Amino acid sequence: MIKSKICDILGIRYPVLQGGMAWVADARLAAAVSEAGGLGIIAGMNMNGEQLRAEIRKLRTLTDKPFGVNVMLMSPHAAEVAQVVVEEGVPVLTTGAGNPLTYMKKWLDAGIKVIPVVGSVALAQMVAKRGATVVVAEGGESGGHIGEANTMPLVPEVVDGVDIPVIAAGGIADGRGMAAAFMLGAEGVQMGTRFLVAKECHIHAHYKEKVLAAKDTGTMVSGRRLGHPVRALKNPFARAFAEKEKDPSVTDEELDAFGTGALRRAVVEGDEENGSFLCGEVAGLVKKEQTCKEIIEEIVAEAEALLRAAPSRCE
Ligand code: TUI
Repeated sequence: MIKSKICDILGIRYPVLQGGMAWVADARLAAAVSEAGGLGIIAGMNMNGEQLRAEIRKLRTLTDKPFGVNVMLMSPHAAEVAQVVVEEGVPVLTTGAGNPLTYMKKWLDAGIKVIPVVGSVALAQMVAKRGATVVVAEGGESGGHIGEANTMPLVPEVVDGVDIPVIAAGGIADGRGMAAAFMLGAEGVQMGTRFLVAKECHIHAHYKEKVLAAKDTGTMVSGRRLGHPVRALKNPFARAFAEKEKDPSVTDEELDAFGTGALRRAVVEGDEENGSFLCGEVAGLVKKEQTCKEIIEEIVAEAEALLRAAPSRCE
């Protein structure tokens, strides 16, 4: 068995977290991951407080295992969501796309384990100083909103920079990635893209087909001009966004408006022309639809075999 402090801290069997993917990570996916021994996470992103409350209560009808909620700090509902997670006694929170310090004390005082997702050493240190339980170091190979650093250097830099356990994210989709993350000093992994094609992930069939078909160069990053770079599968929408971004006659407001609703169009409608199919670079390694249990057990078994074999690399 892979040994990790993360399992003891979070009360889970395997040190595998499912990313809090906006519009994707609902109670059904999160419950399946938690039932399989990982940490399932409901995305707070696309919900207001009452919608999230209903989703948390739904998850609790599906599993009694630990789970988390992701608070997307750029969401217009962030403050409301930040309060609902306290009222509902959510055991674990992850945060993304911003600085969670405004809410940290309130969450920690409520006994919630707080796991900020960070893209830099500076933010990791800031949240660690303010009591974060664990930190996820997420590299730019990830799908969705990304920072400037990539996983291979970021993870050991964050490990060296803080005294709390670090979970690696970005570019991990199999046991090789998981074993590598442990070699970099991580105590666990968070994966999004591999769970996009889980049987319990209820996104449009077109989304899954596109992830399964994607190759190594199948994703691109756009949105830098608006201050939030986003990685998504290459398609007409992503290319059109990138073109508009370069065009000085397009205002920031127009660009922002062009992006509004695009993730929903991908996840709910499967609109291959006008949807934004957020996805990590690692899609090229994701080849089949499986249950969350199969995904987690396969990855952990592969990683364990690799870590056990590691001594044979040295004389
Ligand atoms: O949050 C994510 N990934 C996301 S959020 C999201 S929803 C969205 N959709 C369209 C445009 C924008 C957002 C889709 N994917 N990952 C965690 C993460 N957070 N990665 C990097 C960061 C990050 C970046 C900058 C955290 C903080 C930060 O700045 C901190 C500061 O000081 O403000």
